[in-house]
Amino acid sequence: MIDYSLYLVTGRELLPEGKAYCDFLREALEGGVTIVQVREKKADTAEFLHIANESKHLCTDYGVPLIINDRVDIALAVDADGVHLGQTDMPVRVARSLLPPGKIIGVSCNSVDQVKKAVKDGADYVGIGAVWATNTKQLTSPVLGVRAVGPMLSALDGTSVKAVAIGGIKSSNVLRTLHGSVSTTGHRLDGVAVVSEIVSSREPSKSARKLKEVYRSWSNSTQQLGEICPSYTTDMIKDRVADLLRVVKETKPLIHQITNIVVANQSANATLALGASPIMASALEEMYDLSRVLGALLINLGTVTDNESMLAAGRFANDAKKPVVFDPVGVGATGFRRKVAAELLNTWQASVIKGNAGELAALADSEEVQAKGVDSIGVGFANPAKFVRDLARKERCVVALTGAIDWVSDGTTIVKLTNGHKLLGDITGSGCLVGTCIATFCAGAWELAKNEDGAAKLARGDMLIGALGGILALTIAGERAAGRSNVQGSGTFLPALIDELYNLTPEKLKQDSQVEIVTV
Ligand code: 3NM
Ligand code: MG
Repeated sequence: MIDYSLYLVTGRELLPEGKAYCDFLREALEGGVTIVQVREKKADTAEFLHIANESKHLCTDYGVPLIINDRVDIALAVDADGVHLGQTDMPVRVARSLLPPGKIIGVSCNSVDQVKKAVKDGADYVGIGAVWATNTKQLTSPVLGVRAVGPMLSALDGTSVKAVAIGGIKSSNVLRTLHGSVSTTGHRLDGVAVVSEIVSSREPSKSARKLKEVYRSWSNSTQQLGEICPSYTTDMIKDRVADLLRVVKETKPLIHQITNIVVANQSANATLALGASPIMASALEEMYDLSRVLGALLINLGTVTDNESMLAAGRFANDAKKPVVFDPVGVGATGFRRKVAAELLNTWQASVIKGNAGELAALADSEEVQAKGVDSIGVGFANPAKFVRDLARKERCVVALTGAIDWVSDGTTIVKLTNGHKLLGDITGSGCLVGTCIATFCAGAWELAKNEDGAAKLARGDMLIGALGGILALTIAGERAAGRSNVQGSGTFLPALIDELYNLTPEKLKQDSQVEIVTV
């Protein structure tokens, strides 16, 4: 059995000045690299052979397999454990016929079709890339993005072919890479392949150790989304949602919101009404500092002018294991919004994605529901429960579909919520207010869980309960506001809604909640 978990690909040109190759390789092996590929793009045959021989000795000392990039003759000459082949290198079948039995053959793949072909040709593993942008190699295919890896892993279901991701993988994004690269069928990566993060490090053993520690805690974690999840009951949900409101009122978390100009004021008021503290900040320079102190981050796509800040804020929040709530307002409306949303979701891991039917359909590339601007049109999904569950599995987060009925899933549990009032649809930005409330409740969930070991998670806390709490708070406040005798229309409804959020208690929330767990 080969351990692919930390796959080092060499690149001598990236060594820090004064660092000898053999010292670097020894230190990397010392740091826990589990397999090594010697990649020499410029060396002559004699030099390649020399480097391969040196590598072979070191790898043998550490009991680590050695793979040679491209050159079957070099692999044979040094009795390496295998070869790695690009799409334009020697075909797998030819390499197989030249190598002794039992040698490893790996293939670089950039699409589902290439993965299928590699399987058919008898490859032992595939290198899926490039998942992130990289300067190490001149790429001939577009950067895949983390979200494209899952479908490629699905193509390996039922085979024994292993998979590693490659391209731009760093200690800062390795957890995001691993978490995001799981297929809807639950197929995970077997490892990550890195060049520069280890090769250009002054302390390669430290860099390797750091990467390996993230991999280890991730692969050991049992609470993987869509895999082993806590089983909920409706009473448990109601109790936990009430607990979160209590925690929010006690801890007053800071809710950082990058949102749109239409709803900024009422969102900040809703945050305050729930007992939390809003900050509506969007300058790139302040994103890092905020990530250290915030309780949750809300990214609302309503007016897209701050994409760089949105990218940075989410990345920093992931790094700090804080909840990230994404509200892809009007994502189907323009090609630009689609592009920005894809870029955001490829850069950071959302904890919750919330949207109306039109928005979530656009995000899922579904034709089933159409949108007009920021509004959804038509009757919605034929099977909303299945839709939210599948999208949650695909995006690896909690998905909340809002409308007259709200549907929420973490990829395993599916919850149907029926609170609400027609007047919520008559004011602008009630959907955005739901986003704000979700972020606030997720901050409560984070507060409850912040001392737990969250090494393998991108956000600490129960984000399903956070999403449910946010929706319930707003829809229940909406029902209560609409029932007030002085509310005559949408104008008087809005301040009444803020009042009801302000007066909402854990007890009221629990008492009014209409929660149903459904199956598909
Ligand atoms: N192959 P770094 S990307 C060698 O996409 C290689 O197949 C890739 O280097 C592919 O870890 C890549 O420094 C370079 O980004 C990866
Ligand atoms: Mg090649």
